[in-house]
Amino acid sequence: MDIISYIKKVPKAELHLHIEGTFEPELMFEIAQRNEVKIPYNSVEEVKKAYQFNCLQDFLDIYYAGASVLLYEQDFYDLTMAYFKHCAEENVVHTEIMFDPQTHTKRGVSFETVISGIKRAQDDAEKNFGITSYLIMSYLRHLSEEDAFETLEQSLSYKHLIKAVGLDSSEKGNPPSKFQKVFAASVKEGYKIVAHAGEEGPAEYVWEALDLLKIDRIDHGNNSLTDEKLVNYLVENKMALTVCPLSNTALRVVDDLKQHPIKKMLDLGIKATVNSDDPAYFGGYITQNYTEIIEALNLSLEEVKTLVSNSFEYSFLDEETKKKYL
Ligand code: ES4
Ligand code: ZN
Repeated sequence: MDIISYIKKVPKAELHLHIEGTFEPELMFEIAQRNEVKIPYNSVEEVKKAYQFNCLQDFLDIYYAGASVLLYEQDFYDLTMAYFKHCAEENVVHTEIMFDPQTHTKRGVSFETVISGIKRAQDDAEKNFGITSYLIMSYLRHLSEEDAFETLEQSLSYKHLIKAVGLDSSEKGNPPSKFQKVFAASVKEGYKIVAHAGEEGPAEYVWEALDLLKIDRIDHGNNSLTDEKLVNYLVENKMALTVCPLSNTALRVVDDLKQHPIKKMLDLGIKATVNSDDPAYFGGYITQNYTEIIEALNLSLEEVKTLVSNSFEYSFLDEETKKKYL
Protein backbone atom coordinates (compact mmCIF):
# COMPACT_ATOMS: atom_id res chain seq x y z
CA MET A 1 0.00 0.00 0.00
CA ASP A 2 1.29 3.48 -0.71
CA ILE A 3 2.08 5.64 2.30
CA ILE A 4 -0.62 8.24 1.71
CA SER A 5 -3.40 5.61 1.51
CA TYR A 6 -1.94 3.98 4.61
CA ILE A 7 -2.01 7.15 6.70
CA LYS A 8 -5.56 7.98 5.65
CA LYS A 9 -6.86 4.57 6.68
CA VAL A 10 -4.86 3.66 9.75
CA PRO A 11 -6.39 4.36 13.20
CA LYS A 12 -4.64 7.38 14.70
CA ALA A 13 -4.53 9.30 17.96
CA GLU A 14 -4.28 13.08 18.22
CA LEU A 15 -2.45 14.48 21.25
CA HIS A 16 -2.19 18.20 20.56
CA LEU A 17 -5.39 19.94 19.57
CA HIS A 18 -6.97 23.14 20.88
CA ILE A 19 -10.73 22.92 20.59
CA GLU A 20 -10.94 26.70 20.11
CA GLY A 21 -8.53 26.23 17.20
CA THR A 22 -11.01 24.00 15.35
CA PHE A 23 -13.46 26.89 14.96
CA GLU A 24 -14.12 27.02 11.21
CA PRO A 25 -15.23 30.39 9.79
CA GLU A 26 -18.57 28.98 8.58
CA LEU A 27 -19.54 27.85 12.10
CA MET A 28 -18.13 31.08 13.55
CA PHE A 29 -20.51 33.08 11.35
CA GLU A 30 -23.46 30.86 12.21
CA ILE A 31 -22.89 31.15 15.97
CA ALA A 32 -22.11 34.89 15.79
CA GLN A 33 -25.41 35.42 14.02
CA ARG A 34 -27.57 33.37 16.36
CA ASN A 35 -25.91 34.95 19.42
CA GLU A 36 -26.08 38.41 17.87
CA VAL A 37 -22.37 38.99 18.44
CA LYS A 38 -20.51 41.24 15.99
CA ILE A 39 -17.30 39.99 14.37
CA PRO A 40 -15.03 42.25 12.34
CA TYR A 41 -15.51 40.33 9.07
CA ASN A 42 -18.19 40.45 6.37
CA SER A 43 -17.64 37.05 4.80
CA VAL A 44 -15.97 33.66 5.23
CA GLU A 45 -13.47 34.73 2.55
CA GLU A 46 -12.60 37.83 4.54
CA VAL A 47 -11.99 35.71 7.65
CA LYS A 48 -9.72 33.35 5.75
CA LYS A 49 -7.77 36.29 4.34
CA ALA A 50 -7.03 37.44 7.89
CA TYR A 51 -5.30 34.11 8.62
CA GLN A 52 -1.80 35.31 7.67
CA PHE A 53 0.51 35.19 10.64
CA ASN A 54 4.07 36.34 11.22
CA CYS A 55 4.36 34.84 14.70
CA LEU A 56 2.43 33.15 17.49
CA GLN A 57 1.03 36.42 18.86
CA ASP A 58 -0.48 37.41 15.47
CA PHE A 59 -2.39 34.16 15.54
CA LEU A 60 -3.42 34.33 19.20
CA ASP A 61 -5.01 37.78 18.72
CA ILE A 62 -7.29 36.36 16.01
CA TYR A 63 -7.91 33.09 17.86
CA TYR A 64 -9.16 34.86 21.02
CA ALA A 65 -11.31 37.22 18.94
CA GLY A 66 -12.91 34.24 17.17
CA ALA A 67 -13.62 32.45 20.45
CA SER A 68 -15.51 35.49 21.73
CA VAL A 69 -18.70 34.47 19.91
CA LEU A 70 -18.97 31.29 22.02
CA LEU A 71 -21.50 31.98 24.79
CA TYR A 72 -23.75 29.00 25.47
CA GLU A 73 -23.45 25.28 26.18
CA GLN A 74 -24.80 24.51 22.70
CA ASP A 75 -22.02 26.61 21.13
CA PHE A 76 -19.34 24.51 22.85
CA TYR A 77 -21.20 21.36 21.86
CA ASP A 78 -21.39 22.41 18.20
CA LEU A 79 -17.72 23.41 18.14
CA THR A 80 -16.59 20.12 19.65
CA MET A 81 -18.94 17.95 17.59
CA ALA A 82 -17.68 19.55 14.36
CA TYR A 83 -14.16 18.49 15.35
CA PHE A 84 -15.28 14.92 16.15
CA LYS A 85 -16.85 14.68 12.68
CA HIS A 86 -13.41 15.39 11.21
CA CYS A 87 -11.95 12.73 13.52
CA ALA A 88 -14.51 10.18 12.33
CA GLU A 89 -13.73 10.94 8.68
CA GLU A 90 -9.99 10.64 9.26
CA ASN A 91 -9.94 7.57 11.50
CA VAL A 92 -8.82 9.41 14.61
CA VAL A 93 -9.99 6.92 17.21
CA HIS A 94 -8.65 8.70 20.28
CA THR A 95 -7.99 12.38 20.91
CA GLU A 96 -6.71 14.43 23.84
CA ILE A 97 -8.39 17.81 23.51
CA MET A 98 -7.07 21.03 25.06
CA PHE A 99 -9.46 23.72 26.12
CA ASP A 100 -8.68 27.16 27.52
CA PRO A 101 -11.25 27.90 30.26
CA GLN A 102 -9.82 31.39 30.89
CA THR A 103 -10.55 32.46 27.30
CA HIS A 104 -14.20 32.09 28.24
CA THR A 105 -14.42 32.75 31.99
CA LYS A 106 -12.64 36.11 31.39
CA ARG A 107 -15.64 37.08 29.22
CA GLY A 108 -18.20 36.02 31.80
CA VAL A 109 -18.95 32.55 30.38
CA SER A 110 -18.96 30.02 33.22
CA PHE A 111 -16.58 27.08 33.52
CA GLU A 112 -19.66 24.87 33.71
CA THR A 113 -21.07 26.13 30.39
CA VAL A 114 -17.78 25.41 28.63
CA ILE A 115 -17.13 21.95 30.02
CA SER A 116 -20.75 20.77 29.82
CA GLY A 117 -20.97 21.48 26.09
CA ILE A 118 -17.65 19.80 25.40
CA LYS A 119 -18.50 16.80 27.58
CA ARG A 120 -21.86 16.24 25.88
CA ALA A 121 -20.08 16.16 22.50
CA GLN A 122 -17.47 13.74 23.89
CA ASP A 123 -20.24 11.39 25.03
CA ASP A 124 -22.05 11.58 21.69
CA ALA A 125 -18.81 11.01 19.77
CA GLU A 126 -18.07 7.90 21.79
CA LYS A 127 -21.61 6.61 21.34
CA ASN A 128 -22.00 7.43 17.65
CA PHE A 129 -18.46 7.15 16.28
CA GLY A 130 -16.64 5.04 18.89
CA ILE A 131 -14.11 7.83 19.40
CA THR A 132 -12.59 8.11 22.87
CA SER A 133 -11.28 11.41 24.19
CA TYR A 134 -9.67 13.06 27.18
CA LEU A 135 -9.67 16.72 28.15
CA ILE A 136 -6.58 18.77 28.90
CA MET A 137 -7.30 22.03 30.72
CA SER A 138 -4.73 24.62 29.62
CA TYR A 139 -3.68 27.61 31.67
CA LEU A 140 -3.06 30.80 29.70
CA ARG A 141 0.55 31.78 30.34
CA HIS A 142 0.09 35.49 29.49
CA LEU A 143 -2.14 35.71 32.59
CA SER A 144 -0.94 35.50 36.20
CA GLU A 145 -0.27 32.41 38.26
CA GLU A 146 -2.97 33.60 40.63
CA ASP A 147 -5.42 33.52 37.75
CA ALA A 148 -4.33 29.95 36.94
CA PHE A 149 -4.92 29.01 40.59
CA GLU A 150 -8.46 30.35 40.32
CA THR A 151 -8.97 28.16 37.24
CA LEU A 152 -7.59 25.11 39.05
CA GLU A 153 -10.04 25.81 41.86
CA GLN A 154 -12.96 26.05 39.42
CA SER A 155 -11.95 22.79 37.77
CA LEU A 156 -12.16 20.74 40.93
CA SER A 157 -15.92 20.07 40.70
CA TYR A 158 -15.24 18.61 37.23
CA LYS A 159 -12.05 16.75 38.08
CA HIS A 160 -13.55 13.46 36.89
CA LEU A 161 -13.88 14.98 33.39
CA ILE A 162 -10.31 16.29 33.07
CA LYS A 163 -7.23 14.13 32.49
CA ALA A 164 -4.41 16.66 32.43
CA VAL A 165 -3.49 20.31 32.70
CA GLY A 166 -1.40 22.20 30.16
CA LEU A 167 0.16 25.58 29.49
CA ASP A 168 -0.40 27.58 26.31
CA SER A 169 -0.61 31.07 24.77
CA SER A 170 2.27 33.59 24.42
CA GLU A 171 5.46 31.71 25.25
CA LYS A 172 8.19 34.36 25.05
CA GLY A 173 8.50 36.21 28.35
CA ASN A 174 6.18 33.76 30.11
CA PRO A 175 8.49 30.89 31.14
CA PRO A 176 7.28 27.73 32.86
CA SER A 177 8.89 28.95 36.12
CA LYS A 178 6.09 31.54 36.38
CA PHE A 179 3.67 28.64 37.01
CA GLN A 180 5.68 26.31 39.21
CA LYS A 181 3.34 26.48 42.21
CA VAL A 182 0.10 26.00 40.31
CA PHE A 183 1.52 23.00 38.49
CA ALA A 184 2.67 21.47 41.79
CA ALA A 185 -0.88 21.95 43.08
CA SER A 186 -2.30 20.43 39.87
CA VAL A 187 -0.07 17.34 40.27
CA LYS A 188 -1.38 16.99 43.83
CA GLU A 189 -4.93 16.96 42.48
CA GLY A 190 -3.98 13.98 40.31
CA TYR A 191 -3.82 15.70 36.93
CA LYS A 192 -1.29 14.62 34.32
CA ILE A 193 0.91 17.47 33.10
CA VAL A 194 1.79 18.83 29.67
CA ALA A 195 3.10 22.24 28.58
CA HIS A 196 3.85 24.10 25.37
CA ALA A 197 7.60 24.63 25.44
CA GLY A 198 10.27 25.37 22.84
CA GLU A 199 7.78 26.50 20.19
CA GLU A 200 9.01 30.12 20.06
CA GLY A 201 10.80 29.96 23.41
CA PRO A 202 14.33 28.60 23.94
CA ALA A 203 15.50 25.13 25.00
CA GLU A 204 15.84 26.59 28.51
CA TYR A 205 12.03 26.74 28.73
CA VAL A 206 11.87 23.02 27.90
CA TRP A 207 14.27 22.31 30.77
CA GLU A 208 12.07 24.41 33.06
CA ALA A 209 8.95 22.54 31.97
CA LEU A 210 10.70 19.25 32.75
CA ASP A 211 12.40 20.24 36.01
CA LEU A 212 9.87 22.65 37.51
CA LEU A 213 6.48 21.63 36.10
CA LYS A 214 7.20 17.86 36.04
CA ILE A 215 5.60 17.39 32.63
CA ASP A 216 4.59 14.01 31.22
CA ARG A 217 4.75 15.22 27.61
CA ILE A 218 5.99 18.30 25.70
CA ASP A 219 3.81 20.28 23.32
CA HIS A 220 5.92 21.31 20.29
CA GLY A 221 9.45 21.19 21.78
CA ASN A 222 11.10 22.06 18.43
CA ASN A 223 13.80 24.22 19.98
CA SER A 224 15.02 21.29 22.10
CA LEU A 225 17.22 20.40 19.16
CA THR A 226 19.50 23.36 19.88
CA ASP A 227 20.65 21.69 23.12
CA GLU A 228 22.47 18.38 22.83
CA LYS A 229 22.16 17.58 26.53
CA LEU A 230 18.42 18.15 26.34
CA VAL A 231 18.14 15.87 23.31
CA ASN A 232 19.94 13.14 25.27
CA TYR A 233 17.61 13.66 28.21
CA LEU A 234 14.49 13.42 26.00
CA VAL A 235 15.75 10.24 24.36
CA GLU A 236 16.83 8.56 27.60
CA ASN A 237 13.56 9.41 29.34
CA LYS A 238 11.28 8.68 26.37
CA MET A 239 9.79 12.13 26.74
CA ALA A 240 7.37 12.53 23.86
CA LEU A 241 6.94 15.66 21.73
CA THR A 242 3.57 16.57 20.21
CA VAL A 243 4.78 18.11 16.96
CA CYS A 244 2.49 20.18 14.70
CA PRO A 245 3.98 20.61 11.21
CA LEU A 246 1.40 22.92 9.60
CA SER A 247 1.21 25.05 12.75
CA ASN A 248 4.98 25.47 12.62
CA THR A 249 4.98 26.81 9.06
CA ALA A 250 1.83 28.94 9.59
CA LEU A 251 3.44 30.64 12.61
CA ARG A 252 6.91 30.77 11.02
CA VAL A 253 8.48 28.60 13.67
CA VAL A 254 9.82 26.71 10.65
CA ASP A 255 10.41 28.47 7.27
CA ASP A 256 9.42 25.61 5.06
CA LEU A 257 8.10 22.06 5.62
CA LYS A 258 11.20 20.79 3.83
CA GLN A 259 13.22 22.20 6.72
CA HIS A 260 10.92 20.74 9.38
CA PRO A 261 12.89 18.97 12.14
CA ILE A 262 10.55 15.98 12.70
CA LYS A 263 12.64 13.56 10.65
CA LYS A 264 15.74 14.65 12.53
CA MET A 265 13.87 14.10 15.80
CA LEU A 266 13.07 10.52 14.78
CA ASP A 267 16.66 9.94 13.63
CA LEU A 268 17.90 11.11 17.02
CA GLY A 269 15.52 8.70 18.78
CA ILE A 270 13.08 11.34 20.07
CA LYS A 271 9.48 10.13 20.51
CA ALA A 272 7.72 12.52 18.12
CA THR A 273 4.04 12.52 17.17
CA VAL A 274 2.09 14.39 14.46
CA ASN A 275 -0.81 16.65 15.41
CA SER A 276 -2.89 19.52 14.01
CA ASP A 277 -2.82 22.09 16.88
CA ASP A 278 -5.36 24.62 15.50
CA PRO A 279 -6.54 23.04 12.25
CA ALA A 280 -9.11 25.70 11.31
CA TYR A 281 -6.35 28.31 11.32
CA PHE A 282 -3.30 26.43 10.05
CA GLY A 283 -4.54 24.74 6.90
CA GLY A 284 -5.57 21.25 7.84
CA TYR A 285 -6.54 18.45 10.18
CA ILE A 286 -4.30 15.58 11.22
CA THR A 287 -4.26 13.68 7.91
CA GLN A 288 -3.26 16.86 6.07
CA ASN A 289 -0.42 17.29 8.56
CA TYR A 290 0.75 13.74 7.92
CA THR A 291 0.44 13.87 4.14
CA GLU A 292 2.23 17.22 3.77
CA ILE A 293 5.09 16.25 6.07
CA ILE A 294 5.43 12.81 4.43
CA GLU A 295 5.76 14.48 1.03
CA ALA A 296 8.02 17.34 2.15
CA LEU A 297 10.49 15.07 3.98
CA ASN A 298 9.99 11.92 1.94
CA LEU A 299 9.24 9.91 5.10
CA SER A 300 9.35 6.13 4.81
CA LEU A 301 6.46 3.83 5.69
CA GLU A 302 8.48 2.69 8.67
CA GLU A 303 8.87 6.27 9.93
CA VAL A 304 5.17 6.93 9.49
CA LYS A 305 4.32 3.75 11.40
CA THR A 306 6.58 4.93 14.21
CA LEU A 307 4.78 8.29 14.33
CA VAL A 308 1.39 6.57 14.46
CA SER A 309 2.40 4.07 17.14
CA ASN A 310 3.96 6.91 19.18
CA SER A 311 0.57 8.66 19.12
CA PHE A 312 -0.93 5.75 21.08
CA GLU A 313 2.13 4.86 23.16
CA TYR A 314 2.48 8.42 24.51
CA SER A 315 -1.24 9.08 24.92
CA PHE A 316 -2.74 9.03 28.40
CA LEU A 317 -4.74 5.88 27.61
CA ASP A 318 -4.28 3.07 30.11
CA GLU A 319 -1.83 0.33 29.16
CA GLU A 320 -4.57 -2.23 28.46
CA THR A 321 -6.33 0.03 25.96
CA LYS A 322 -3.07 1.03 24.29
CA LYS A 323 -2.39 -2.64 23.53
CA LYS A 324 -5.44 -2.67 21.26
CA TYR A 325 -3.72 -0.20 18.96
CA LEU A 326 -0.04 -1.12 19.19
C1 ES4 B 1 -1.56 27.69 20.46
CL1 ES4 B 1 0.07 27.01 18.42
C2 ES4 B 1 -0.25 27.56 20.01
N1 ES4 B 1 0.77 27.90 20.80
C3 ES4 B 1 0.52 28.36 22.01
N2 ES4 B 1 -0.71 28.51 22.50
C4 ES4 B 1 -1.74 28.18 21.73
N3 ES4 B 1 -3.06 28.21 21.96
C5 ES4 B 1 -3.67 27.78 20.87
N4 ES4 B 1 -2.76 27.46 19.94
ZN1 ZN C 1 -0.79 24.18 20.73
